[in-house]
Amino acid sequence: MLTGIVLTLVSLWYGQNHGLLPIAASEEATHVDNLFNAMMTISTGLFIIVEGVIIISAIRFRKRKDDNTDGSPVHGNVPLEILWTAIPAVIVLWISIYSFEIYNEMGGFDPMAANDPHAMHAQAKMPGAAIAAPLPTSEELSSPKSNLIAIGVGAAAKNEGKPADLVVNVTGLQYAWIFNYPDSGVTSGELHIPVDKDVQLNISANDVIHALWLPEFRLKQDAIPGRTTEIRFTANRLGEYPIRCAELCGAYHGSMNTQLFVQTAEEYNTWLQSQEVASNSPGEQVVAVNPAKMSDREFLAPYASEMGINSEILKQIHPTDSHNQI
Ligand SMILES: [Cu+2]
Repeated sequence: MLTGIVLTLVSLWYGQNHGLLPIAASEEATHVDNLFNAMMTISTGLFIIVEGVIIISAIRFRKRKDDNTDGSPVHGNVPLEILWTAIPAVIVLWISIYSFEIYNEMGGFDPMAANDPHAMHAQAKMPGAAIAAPLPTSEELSSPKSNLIAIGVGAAAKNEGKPADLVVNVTGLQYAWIFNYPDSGVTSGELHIPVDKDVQLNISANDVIHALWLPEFRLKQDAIPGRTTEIRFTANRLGEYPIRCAELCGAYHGSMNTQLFVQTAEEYNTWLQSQEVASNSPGEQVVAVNPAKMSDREFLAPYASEMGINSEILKQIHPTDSHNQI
C-alpha cells in the first residue's frame, strides 16, 4: 500500500518535472505537453515497477552458496496474464483517445477547411469516406489550389471558420527557408510574427521534401514540392526561437536553420515597415549583368575603385603603356 502511494507520487512528480521539453511558446504546445507529461507519468510508474521487480528478484532469488537444486517449476498463471494484458491495453487505448482529442483540438484533422473549402475534397475529411465521394474532375486536379488530402495543423477549435490574423507563405529550398508576407509583399529569411495572434503558415518546397520544425511550438510539418501544407498556431510568449529543417534534404541539411521572432504588435509593425522600405527602395535593387559582355574597363572598374586605384596610379605603374584602358 505504502509502496503504491510512493510510486504514484514519484511518477506524478517526475511526469511534471522531467525537464525534457524546451520552453512552450504556443497555445498548441500546452496541449502537446499535457499529453507528453501524462505519458511520462505512466512510463515512470512502469519503469519503477519493472526495474524494481527485477532488482528485488535478483537479490531475493539469487543462487545461494552450495545450493545446486532446481528452481521451482512455474508454468504460467492465467489470472496474472489476463491482468498484465488488460492493464496495458486500457492504458494504450486511453492514450490513443487522449492524443486523438488533442490533435483534434489543435486542428489536425481538418486543416485548410476553415479558410479554403475548395482546397480539400470531402473524401479527405474522413478516412473511409472515399468510396462515396465523387472523383475530382480534371479541372480540379490541374488547379494548383486543389489538394486531395489536406495536410498539416489547421485552425484550433476556437478559430474554426475564421480566417487567420496573419498569413505567411513559407518556402523550403536547399538550404534555406523563405518567408513571404502576401499582404505586404515582404520577403524575409526570418519569420516575425505578432504575439497572441492566430498565424497561418502555408508551406511548400521548391526542390525536395523539407520539414518545418518549430520545437518551442511543438509543431512540425513537411514541406512538399508541388503542394501546400499548413500549420496554424498562436504564439503566446515573446522571444526568439529556432526554426529547423527536420527532414534530411541534402548535404547541408544541418545548416537549414533560421529564427522565429515572436514580437509585440508594435515591434512587429516596425519590423514589417522597415522590410517594406528595404524592398521598395530602388537603391537596393540587384541587377544581374553578364561579365562576358563587358569591356575590361567596365569589368574592373568596381574593383579598382574599391582598392583606391585611379588612372593616375595605373599610369605610374605602367609608364610605357600609353593605351592603358583603366
Ligand atoms: Cu531541408
